[in-house]
Amino acid sequence: MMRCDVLTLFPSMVESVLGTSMLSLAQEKGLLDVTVVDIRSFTHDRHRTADDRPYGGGAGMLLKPEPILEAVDSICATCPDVRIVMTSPRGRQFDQAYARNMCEDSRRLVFICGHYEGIDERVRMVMAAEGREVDEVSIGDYVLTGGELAALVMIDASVRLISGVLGDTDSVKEESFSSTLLEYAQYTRPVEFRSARVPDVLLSGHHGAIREWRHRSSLANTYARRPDLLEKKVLAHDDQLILADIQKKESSENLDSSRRLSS
Ligand code: 6GU
Repeated sequence: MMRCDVLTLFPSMVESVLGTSMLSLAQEKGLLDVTVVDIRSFTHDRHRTADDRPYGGGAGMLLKPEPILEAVDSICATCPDVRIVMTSPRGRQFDQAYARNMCEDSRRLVFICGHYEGIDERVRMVMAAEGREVDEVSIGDYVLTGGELAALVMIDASVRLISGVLGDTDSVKEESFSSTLLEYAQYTRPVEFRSARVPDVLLSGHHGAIREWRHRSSLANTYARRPDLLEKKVLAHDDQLILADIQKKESSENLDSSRRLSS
């Protein structure tokens, strides 16, 4: 069971995704418990002000510290053992290992969704001074309008690692990044579609040959799309041979196509 709170200025944005598909199912099965907290409900003025202009000038608005810290305090009053995740484009980058780590954490995960130009620095400072674990996490090198989509990406990637969320437990083990190779090519019916056929080996029922073909396909996909992943990996001798063969075929294909172009 994963427990989280999402602190946001836009609860309906978070709720609509949580109410759909696997995330909704995970909650129905009791494997995920999410509380969406409206930061504005911790403001006390008539206008429910959650943001203000930055000292020193500059464009945009900042989230004020008081409502966010009050919201965190109200969660901690009933559940002191929390791990706080502040979404921020300047945070450390989220990846599969972080998703795994979140999914295995027994603490309540409290996501704080940044908005506008960011959050008053004292939110992080005060929480750290109180001894809370605070991570600042980004989902990639681009800027979103707010942290809601980032928090949802992180929750989605973690929840699917909880056993029982996906139907088939093998689908977690074999997929991209757990083994640092990308997935092999896959096909479903029909056998022939617009004159492109499913590779014969996949129809052969020969499980050993299928396993080999898929492994080669994984290596070829990784080499073509994410060579950086192969550079980080120590390849077994057999894999080095397969890769050399993939590279040889690729260079002869390039030669063929340049001959076709020049003729
Ligand atoms: Cl976590 N927040 C925002 N606003 N933009 C982002 C991000 C987070 N991660 C990537 N871009």
